Amino acid sequence: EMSPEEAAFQDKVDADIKIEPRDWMPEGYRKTLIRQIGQHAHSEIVGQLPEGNWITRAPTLERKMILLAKVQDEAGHGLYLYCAAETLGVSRDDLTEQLLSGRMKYSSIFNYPTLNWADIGAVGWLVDGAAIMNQVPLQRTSYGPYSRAMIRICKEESFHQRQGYDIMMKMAQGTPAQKRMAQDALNRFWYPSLMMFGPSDAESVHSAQSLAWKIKINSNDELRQKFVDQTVPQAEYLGLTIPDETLAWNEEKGGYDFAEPDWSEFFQVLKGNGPCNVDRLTARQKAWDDGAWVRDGLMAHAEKKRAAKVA
Ligand code: FAQ
Repeated sequence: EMSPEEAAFQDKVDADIKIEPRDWMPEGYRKTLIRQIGQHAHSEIVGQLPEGNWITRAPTLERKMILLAKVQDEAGHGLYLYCAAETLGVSRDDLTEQLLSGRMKYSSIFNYPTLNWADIGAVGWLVDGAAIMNQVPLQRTSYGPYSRAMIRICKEESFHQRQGYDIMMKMAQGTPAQKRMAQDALNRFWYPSLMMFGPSDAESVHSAQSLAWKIKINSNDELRQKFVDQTVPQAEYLGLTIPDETLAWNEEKGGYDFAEPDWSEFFQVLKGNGPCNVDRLTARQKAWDDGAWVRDGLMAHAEKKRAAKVA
């Protein structure tokens, strides 16, 4: 049975009226949003690491400037999202501590290494491609601050995807060795990219409630299907092969049939056992520790000002 407040809340959601920070909301709605927005923010921040790894080794000055700008954009996305989460009554420090202690997640994709320059192309093309597929509908999510953050983020994200595809074009049309690198990057990033959309609908614990609350607009499998349908022709244009022998156009459904990723690998990565989980959290812990003097300085300054005011 829904309480009268809950029924009024659901009516607003159903009528596509945005929920704002001071509005009444069910505790579960607040908790789910903190989890999802917080994980999303952490993903943007941790997501800087695999690409940051290649800034010093970008092949030209132009590529270096573009990659630097992209990685900076991701820091900005993280900040918008932490601010959106803060409107729900959680602090950014608290979210960071939850990330570092392993109580909060970040996207599985960032636990895979970027081994060479072609990987930076594949990350932009596939990882940002998957990110946009998920984030465009989130511009219509029911929570106002999250939806407004998504509008700004999506504009930059589409530039990111294009820069990745541009790298892939250069590599795929380059020497035979460069084309082999592009194919190898696609081979390694294909299934991890499919995993970004989350477990199958049957395994997705949060989907039903999140869809009813319009925190999510589409199910995990719907978005995964759309991503495959969009990406296959892009791979064909590059002259590259999707590493899935079962991939076939299905006229009846108007989409591709494709192989599921290895879900046992996905759940292992979520448990902390992916190739780079330890490295990523070590890097974030070091950044947090190295920044302690800034936080201490700000606190000391605020304390001094407060004392001066009292006196
Ligand atoms: N990785 O019940 P569901 C980017 C967890 S894009 C890790 O289906 P939900 C841009 C899930 O949290 C990447 N964990 O969950 C960029 C839950 O565990 P919990 C970030 C995952 O929330 C590009 C459990 O599995 N984007 O950063 C993943 O309804 C390039 C059950 O799953 C977003 O976060 C996963 N892939 O649906 C930056 C978008 N999938 O918490 C740098 C917003 C699921 O109960 C470079 N988020 N889990 O312990 C969403 O849309 C949703 O949260 C989903 C998952 C669709 C990811």
